[in-house]
Amino acid sequence: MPGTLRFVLGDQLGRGISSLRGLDPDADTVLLAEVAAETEYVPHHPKKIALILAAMRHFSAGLRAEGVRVDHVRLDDPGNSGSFRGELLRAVERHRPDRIVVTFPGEWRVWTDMKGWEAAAGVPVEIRDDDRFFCPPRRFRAWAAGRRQFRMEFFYREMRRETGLLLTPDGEPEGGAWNYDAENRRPLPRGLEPPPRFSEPPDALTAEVLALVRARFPDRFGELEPFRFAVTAAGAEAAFEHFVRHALRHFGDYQDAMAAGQDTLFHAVISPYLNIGLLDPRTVCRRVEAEYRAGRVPLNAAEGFIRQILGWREYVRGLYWLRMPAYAETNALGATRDLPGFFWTGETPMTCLRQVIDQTRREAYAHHIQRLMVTGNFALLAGLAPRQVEDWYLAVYADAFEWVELPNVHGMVLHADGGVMASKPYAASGKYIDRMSDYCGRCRFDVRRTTGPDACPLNFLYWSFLMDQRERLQGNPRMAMIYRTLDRMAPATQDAVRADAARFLAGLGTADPPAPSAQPSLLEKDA
Ligand code: FAD
Ligand code: DLZ
Repeated sequence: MPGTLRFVLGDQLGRGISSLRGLDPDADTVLLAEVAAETEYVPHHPKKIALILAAMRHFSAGLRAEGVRVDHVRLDDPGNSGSFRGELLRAVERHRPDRIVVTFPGEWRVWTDMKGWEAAAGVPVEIRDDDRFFCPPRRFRAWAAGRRQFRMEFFYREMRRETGLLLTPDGEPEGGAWNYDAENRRPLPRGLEPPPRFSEPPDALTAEVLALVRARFPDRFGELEPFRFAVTAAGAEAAFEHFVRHALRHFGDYQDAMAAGQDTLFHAVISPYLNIGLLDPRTVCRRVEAEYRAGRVPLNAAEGFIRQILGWREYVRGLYWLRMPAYAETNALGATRDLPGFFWTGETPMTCLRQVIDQTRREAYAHHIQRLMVTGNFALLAGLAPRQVEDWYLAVYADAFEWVELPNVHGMVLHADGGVMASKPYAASGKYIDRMSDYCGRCRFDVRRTTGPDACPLNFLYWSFLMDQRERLQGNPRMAMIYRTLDRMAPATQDAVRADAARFLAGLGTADPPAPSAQPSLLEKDA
């Protein structure tokens, strides 16, 4: 009896995914396909590939244990066509289904292809909503309609009202304010030790994947091992519980802090799990709210955490589906410089960049402020070409899928969307990094100097960026004060700033191909 072929993509690994609803174990087949095209559209970090393939294999194993018929195509299976479409067509030949069911994908590129699957397969394809999010794209479109400017804060308040998260019985925000952002900016004090990082040892199924990835992607940027990620829903829940128990209470205070040799501080490290379906954003937010209501964590921690997921994560997804594909094409600041080679090697004398790139290479992880204010700020100030920066972020982080990466990089970091995502560029001099981290004390450059051979490059790049972008940014009311400060700068200093920035930028190498992954840790230099 022909049944339904249910195609589950590698970032849809939740048992509740819409494509599996109504599954008939006696008639249906679930298809998962490890395909070369998905491992190669950017040079993904080996840990990211291993996480996704291992999670796919564990997901298949879980379904089989339930008695579901699973057709799992492995990356090295003979005959693997290497693409979603190719594997779907081969599976249609094998199973002769009377219909195909899939869940809406996470990336425009896949969506464009998916629209042609029905015609190619000659079988009806039902594309179901991806309802793992609080705000469906059509709901975001309704929110955005008629607004001249989109701001996360207003969207977030509506989401709070709709979900009831952190509201009083009268529908007011807990504590009287919607947002405790100002209480999320403390640098790490001496003596406060972050908890050890959660780690799940690889089992036999994961070890097989690690061997495959090691053999197949030997030259990618990034270290495959130690591999610490959880690869099942149960493992991801354990990782989240570890965060709730050991880190959440400090999450609010030190959300923006950075410290040398501290990769995760009080962050949750759950974005890969949320993004591939091992964790559910609703469960996670409710759990954190319950910790606050039980008096175990302060409001700035619970609100700060929930804002990231209910606010930022939903907001960037809404923008992505509202504005694609044109969104990716804009370049509002006219940035064209090639990505410097050190993004792939970490070999730069700037300690902040070296720390973050090294950590990224080891763990496929950096927390938000590292991505925004270190690598991101540098990319903005140096005028790096948006597409090259985006491809780097999409490749190197285990949580990177275009729906979430692109608005963060193109909009929040590079301001390439001209202000759709955020009202002003997050440009900053070295002072910001000095305030929020201990990186500058370990750097060969002097963060107190603006010009000269020892000056922190972020200082002269910052002022030179403001000079170069004056026509585009000066009219922005949120930039008025900084332009007044620039105008008070002595002409000779302005000239020196320009000269130092030009010299520095001319000395940046261009992007080399991804470097071999087996390099000694660059952090040894910073110890
Ligand atoms: P925590 O700091 O513990 O925060 C909890 C959760 O909030 C995260 O797991 C994440 O799901 C969500 N979150 C926080 N900030 C954002 C945000 N700005 N956008 C969306 N979700 C957010 N996040 C990704 O999931 N994938 C990406 O590819 C990605 N690329 C980014 C690129 C840049 C330049 C910047 C500035 C941010 C990017 N982010 C991305 C957002 C954020 O940096 C990561 O979600 C976060 O660092 C993940 O670590 P965590 O789980 O420890 O997060
Ligand atoms: C990122 C990724 C990788 C590396 N490999 C696979 C794969 O082999 N099979 C698969 O189904 N998905 C993979 N993915 C995730 C997809 O790229 C993701 O599902 C699409 O980008 C849609 O968001």
